[in-house]
Amino acid sequence: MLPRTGWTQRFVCSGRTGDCRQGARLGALGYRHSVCGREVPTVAKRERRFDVAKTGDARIGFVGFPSVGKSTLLSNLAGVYSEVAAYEFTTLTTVPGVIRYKGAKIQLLDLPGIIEGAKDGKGRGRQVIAVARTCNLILIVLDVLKPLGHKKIIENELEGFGIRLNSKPPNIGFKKKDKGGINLTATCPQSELDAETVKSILAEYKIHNADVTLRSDATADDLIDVVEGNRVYIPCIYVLNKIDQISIEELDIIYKVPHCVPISAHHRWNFDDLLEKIWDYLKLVRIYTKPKGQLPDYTSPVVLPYSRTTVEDFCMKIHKNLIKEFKYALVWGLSVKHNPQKVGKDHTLEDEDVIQIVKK
Ligand SMILES: Nc1nc2c(ncn2[C@@H]2O[C@H](COP(=O)(O)OP(=O)(O)OP(=O)(O)O)[C@@H](O)[C@H]2O)c(=O)[nH]1
Ligand SMILES: [Mg+2]
Repeated sequence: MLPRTGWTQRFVCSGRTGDCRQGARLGALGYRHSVCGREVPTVAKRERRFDVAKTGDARIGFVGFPSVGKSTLLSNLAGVYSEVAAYEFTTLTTVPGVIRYKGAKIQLLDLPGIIEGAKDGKGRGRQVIAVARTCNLILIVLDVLKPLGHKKIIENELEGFGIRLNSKPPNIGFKKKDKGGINLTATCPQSELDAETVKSILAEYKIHNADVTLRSDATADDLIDVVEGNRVYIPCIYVLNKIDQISIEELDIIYKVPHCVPISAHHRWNFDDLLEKIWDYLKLVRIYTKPKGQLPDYTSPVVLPYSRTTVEDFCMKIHKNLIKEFKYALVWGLSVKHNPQKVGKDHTLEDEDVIQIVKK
């Protein structure tokens, strides 16, 4: 049987194309590259905010067109009621839920559906995307029966609001100065940027004196991201929902979409895979505490984001005063050579380490 959906015909990876993003006019330079405009993170005060209080160790936002099944996913994953209906725009505000997974408390946000043009304010899209910017992971929920183009449209909406999906900040050093012109250093061969191009891009921002260091093969988009500086880098999983409506052959093809998990939110199919992938992408680090003379408490780990996993970060997560009384720590686990090992506050912990703090 021939595949029915656009997905199965031509899946693409989520490579960024700059031409969809808007902002400063680099047209004169021959660039159709992105500049997301300096207005990026602002949402007018009088507009209704969709944000809810952050709780737990990490926050995940569900983003997608209306009726793709976001509320069904929240209801069936977190057991929270969020209205589900066959008509579009059922959900009108953020509905939070919480799951506990591997000892971590993860907040899930069911967001109102967005449409093309959301980043420019259509259908309250800006407020929705503003909440997405605060998430540690974004789930782009897609209906497998809808055209593949929807994936790209949602990506563009998020990118247009300064969100970079599944990518790292460009490795570019950038420092404005008062004088001395543009000083460009490249530590590796560049296929797109040369002194002239860098100068012209910076001139668009009225920057005529700066040190620029390119430490990887950078694009004009990368440089613009660094100059504007208000980008957020968030991992993203594409949740392809409603697989109960397609054939096994189609499912095989869908599985090839990078960063994707096919599910049926309604039938709770493949939730295990989804949760496992969520865990991988969040990269949370669990630290078990061991009071002196007792066994470690394996039931409620202290959960840290992977970017902040020093002993000091651990102490701060427990209480800000703990670090003042800190003498040293004993650590068991992957981060140390000997079990236990005496470490200082700068030691970097690894997932499932056990720690005992010794106070002054
Ligand atoms: N066949 C099928 N239908 C589903 C599945 N998940 C959700 N639906 C249906 O899709 C419709 C929309 O579901 P919702 O969960 O309300 O979708 P939503 O994304 O929250 O929609 P908005 O709140 O309008 O943005 C409902 O009729 C659901 O029953 C699924 O796995 N399979
Ligand atoms: Mg909904």
